Amino acid sequence: MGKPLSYKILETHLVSGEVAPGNEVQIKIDQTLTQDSTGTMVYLQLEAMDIGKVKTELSVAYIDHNMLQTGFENADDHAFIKSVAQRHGVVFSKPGNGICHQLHLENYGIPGKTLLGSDSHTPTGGGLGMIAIGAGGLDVAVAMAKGTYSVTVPQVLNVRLSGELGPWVSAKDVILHVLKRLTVKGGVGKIIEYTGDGVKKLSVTDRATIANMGAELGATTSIFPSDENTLAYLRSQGREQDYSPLCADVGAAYCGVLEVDLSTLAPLAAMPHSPDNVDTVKNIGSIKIDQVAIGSCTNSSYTDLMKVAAILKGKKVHPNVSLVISPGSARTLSKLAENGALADIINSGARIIENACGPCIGMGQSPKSGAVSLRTFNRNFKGRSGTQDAGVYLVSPETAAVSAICGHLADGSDTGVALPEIPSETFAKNDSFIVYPSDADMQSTGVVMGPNIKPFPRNSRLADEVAASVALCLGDNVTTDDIMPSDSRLLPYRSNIPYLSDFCFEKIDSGFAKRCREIDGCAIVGGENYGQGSSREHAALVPLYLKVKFVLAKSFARIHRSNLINSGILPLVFEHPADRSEFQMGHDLVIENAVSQVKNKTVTVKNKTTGKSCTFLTHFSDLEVLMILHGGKINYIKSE
Ligand code: MIC
Ligand code: SF4
Repeated sequence: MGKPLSYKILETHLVSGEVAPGNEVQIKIDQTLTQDSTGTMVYLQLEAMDIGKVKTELSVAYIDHNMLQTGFENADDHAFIKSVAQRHGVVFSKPGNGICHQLHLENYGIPGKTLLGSDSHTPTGGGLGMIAIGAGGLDVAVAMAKGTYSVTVPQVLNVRLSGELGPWVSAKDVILHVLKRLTVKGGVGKIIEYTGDGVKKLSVTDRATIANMGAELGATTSIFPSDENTLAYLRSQGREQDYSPLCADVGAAYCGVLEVDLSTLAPLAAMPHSPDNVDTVKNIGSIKIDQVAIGSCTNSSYTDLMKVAAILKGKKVHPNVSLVISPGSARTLSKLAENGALADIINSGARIIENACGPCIGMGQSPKSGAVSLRTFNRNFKGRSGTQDAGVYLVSPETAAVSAICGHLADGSDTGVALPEIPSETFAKNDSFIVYPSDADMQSTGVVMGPNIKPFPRNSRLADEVAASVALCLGDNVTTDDIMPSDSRLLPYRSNIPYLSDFCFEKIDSGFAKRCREIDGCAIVGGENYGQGSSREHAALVPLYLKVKFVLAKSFARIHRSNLINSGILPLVFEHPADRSEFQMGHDLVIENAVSQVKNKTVTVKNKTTGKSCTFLTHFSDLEVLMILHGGKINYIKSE
């Protein structure tokens, strides 16, 4: 039986185990990436592991999230990350260079390699035929220290593309279509592998857009074959030597197939407040808009911004609309400047902001009260823009640009605006923003730590009796943005867990942190897909700091589940989902004989308030059992 491409790459990186769905395997990690908002924790943890040079072929520390330097905090974090990068042989990408995933695609991604990143959109590298996985910071720190990563082998779902995209329809519409069909939990436990003739019609940056938003499906990663389009992209970046052709075996076995005929797709939008709440732009109608934001790791490539410039050329942004553009990389911005496209953008009345995540993570450009904001980003969770009552719609760059001119949501094909072909370009190497590590620096650099950087909390060994009171009851699809909000107010405190703890679940229940402080041990009750979204391990470290002992849910999102285990918090899955209603706020719960129950991988939680007991599945691997018993991953590693 033929193999999917992803399994072939996993097999060439296998350290232990057997590549079959559900098995835990250890794989070699060739490359890692970190960004600054998760990076401070990663590098604190790396320092705690006391290693010399990283064991990967390449590790890069990007600065792209915490870019507003409204106080000393962010700049201190940047200096800290730079110093640790230099001490351990990590390449440092200075603020201003661009967004980690775009930069990694342009400069370092290599077909067939493995990449682990402390950001959920690391799968962007799948556009280049990589196995690129997003993970919690500690997992990335360990991958740097040991060169390996343990993962449960996902099933592989095949998305077979045929046909060709019509005018005004682009890669963003492909992934929005897939999200509509599969939903935000449709990819959990899966790798999404794209094949079929339609793939040949998509450039690497198109593929990267699709692979990037596979994170919104909950997928472990997404991957495209490496073919002549991959070669053309690498050549355009001056990296032809990194090319190798890769594809799935003929007759590869998949867990399922989703057929998508590209020629049938229309411009789409994800409506507030979920990336899978998708409909066609035509069906949604010409709603009035207040803001348009173009950029993010999903849609800020050279081609995307050239299309935007071509649409805006000679036109004016509508008087009621604020159009803001954040390019994906300095190299893209400089090319737009060289060829005049930047002038076309500026002359239309657009605001150009830094090459960074910016508005995507609420770092500035929050829309006005009650606004409708069209964004080319990947997440439209409530409040993520920084404005709680704004409605964010996720669209393609083409739809965003043409709507900015019209002042309302518009399907470009109805507007009479022309959409020219974008000729391909070649890019000169520019490493002005890169600080390469040197052996001399490794020896001489000390850790630079500002006063806002506080130690991360550590758990203790699992007790035999774990008691907790229910401090919060939630519904389905709770995001890590809900658990630990992030915006320009809070991002500067990503290296200060005690400070962040006051804001845990702030937007859902502002009394949560206070309640946790008053009781000695709390539990959270959730629904399906608990912890979807960002990889931020703060969504586990802050609850740990607030003495959360376990989370009861119908299912968990992959990265957050790992982050909980890494912190020694038990993620427990209802054996009978109907038991969810047995748990209410304030109920006192206990897990008796916790150590032996965890070893047996099934846990009974006794509700002391009602007298009823319910069974929970853990789905723990053997390694996860050890981590839970030791009170988290760092404790386990230190004990080894
Ligand atoms: C996001 O898009 O939510 C982020 C900000 O990039 C996060 C990382 C973080 O919270 O720092 C992610 O996607 O992992
Ligand atoms: Fe940055 Fe937004 Fe991409 Fe996250 S999703 S890495 S915040 S651009």
